[in-house]
Amino acid sequence: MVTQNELNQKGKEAVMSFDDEAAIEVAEECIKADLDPVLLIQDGFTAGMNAVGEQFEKGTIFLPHVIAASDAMSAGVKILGPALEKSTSKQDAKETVAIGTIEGDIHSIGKDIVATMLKIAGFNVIDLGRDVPIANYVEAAKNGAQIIASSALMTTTMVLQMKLEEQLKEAGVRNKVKTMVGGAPATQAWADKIGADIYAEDSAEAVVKCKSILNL
Ligand code: B12
Repeated sequence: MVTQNELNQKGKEAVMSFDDEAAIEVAEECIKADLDPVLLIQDGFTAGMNAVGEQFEKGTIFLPHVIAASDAMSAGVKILGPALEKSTSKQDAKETVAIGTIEGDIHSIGKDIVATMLKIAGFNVIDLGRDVPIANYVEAAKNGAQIIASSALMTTTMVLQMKLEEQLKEAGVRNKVKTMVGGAPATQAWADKIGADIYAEDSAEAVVKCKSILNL
C-alpha cells in the first residue's frame, strides 16, 4: 500500500514532468488508498509547482512548461474535489467571501485552492475569477460579501491590493467588510502596511483566520 509520503512524491513528480495523466492517476490513487488530499495538494502538487517556478527563474525551463505544469496540477486538484469535501468537517457558516486574482494578474491556481478550501469549510464563496477589475471587488462588497479576498502573484500587481483598500474606502464600504490578501509576494508586513485585515500564507491559514475574524 502506498504511503502518504510516497504519494506526495509522485504528485510532485507528475507536476514537474508536466504530466496531466500522471497527476490524475495520483489523485485517484489518493482517493482509493484513503490518504489525505490536502497533504497531496500541499506537499505534492504545490511542491512540484514551486520546483517548476525555481527552474523557470533559473531559465532552465520556459513559459510553455510552466503552463503545462499548472495544467497537470489543476487536473489533479479537480479529481480531488469530492475527496476534499469529505476530508474536512463541513460547517454551516453562511458568511460570504468574494475572492479573485487582482487586476493585471492571471495566476489562478493558488486562488482556486483557497476558494475550494473556504467552500469546504462552509463559506459561501463568490469566485470573481482572475484579472479582476477593482470595481468588481467593490461591487461584491456593496452586495453584502463579508470578506473581500484578493490574490496577487507578482510584485507588479500586488500594489493593486493597496488600490483596492483605497477604492473600498472611497465607495464608503471599507468599514462594512474585512479584507484578506495573499499570494506569494504578499506578507503580514504588506497587509499591515496597506491596512488589510487578514494575511494568510496558505489555504489552511486562510480558513482559520476567516473563521476567527468573523467569530465563527
Ligand atoms: C504557474 C505560474 C504561471 C502560470 C499560471 C497558470 C495559472 N492558471 O495560474 C502562467 C504560465 C500562466 C504564468 C504566467 C506568467 N507568470 Co507566472 N508563475 C507561475 C509559478 C511558476 C507558480 C505559481 C503557482 O501557481 N504556484 C502554486 C500555488 C498553489 O501557489 P500560490 O499561487 O503561491 O498560492 C498559495 C499561497 O500563495 C496562498 N494564496 C494564493 N492566493 C491567495 C489569496 C488569498 C486571499 C490568500 C489568503 C492566500 C493566497 O495560498 C495558496 C495555496 O497555498 C510562479 C512561481 C512561484 N514559485 O510562485 C510564477 C511567477 C508568479 N510568474 C511570474 C511571471 C513574471 C509571469 C508572467 C509575467 C510571465 C511572462 N513573461 O509572461 C506571466 C504573467 C501574466 C499575467 N499577467 O499574470 C513571476 C512573477 C515575478 C514577479 N514580478 O513577482 C513568478 C514569481 C516566476 C518568476 N520568478 O519569474 N505563470
